[in-house]
Amino acid sequence: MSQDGYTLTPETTEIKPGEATDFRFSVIGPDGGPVTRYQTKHDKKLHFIVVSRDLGGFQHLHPELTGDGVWSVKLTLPEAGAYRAFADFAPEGGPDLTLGADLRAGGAYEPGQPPAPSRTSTVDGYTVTLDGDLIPGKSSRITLRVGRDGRPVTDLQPYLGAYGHLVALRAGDLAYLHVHPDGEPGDGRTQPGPEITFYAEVPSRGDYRLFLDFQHGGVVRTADFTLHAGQGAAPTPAPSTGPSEPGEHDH
Ligand SMILES: [Cu+2]
Repeated sequence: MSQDGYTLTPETTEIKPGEATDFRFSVIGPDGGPVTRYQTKHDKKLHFIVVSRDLGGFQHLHPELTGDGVWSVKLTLPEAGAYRAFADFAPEGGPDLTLGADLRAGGAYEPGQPPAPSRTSTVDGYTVTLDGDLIPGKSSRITLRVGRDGRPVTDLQPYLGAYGHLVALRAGDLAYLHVHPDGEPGDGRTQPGPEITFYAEVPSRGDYRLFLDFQHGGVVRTADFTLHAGQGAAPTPAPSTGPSEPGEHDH
């Protein structure tokens, strides 16, 4: 929740399950006051990710900055349980940061296990398949292929400056990984599907959950995957070109 003098500060961490809540938070900076100026990254000043602790549920939201450095977002935690929220942002003149906070939705619940390894995800009639392996300590090329009714989707729409947006979290401690899209709309080489390519670097062996946001027909949908990183995974060939935005992170 704190890094480099910046602290994520929610107004509350107790949320009633199943009800839309005006969730508010600020980022307290090194000077002790709330940060009011942010850099725009991937079309937004702040990206807000909420997952259930068992990594089943996933939400990617874009809060609004109100006065006095307070962020506001309509948030629904669907059922009782433990959740983790991540704010991914860069203060003006400051570092790229991802700060987390634990949220609780009160009531009885059964703690779940992260979903079993899977390279195929279906959502609203779309099927997304994942190619590539996560190699600990190395930049790993991951390709996602989007299809619908058995046909490749070739008219994906840009979302947050890319044809897809990938978030990766380590099962166990929910470490948040930085993922770089390979190419962007309008660069003359990146096609609007069916394939979307990313570079991900995972720090260790273990299971990772990957969440892909993609936009088609004006609707953003999320496909989810579970990958095991480590022994048994084939090495990834070195890419001919590097990530499109070296040094900058995706979320
Ligand atoms: Cu975002």
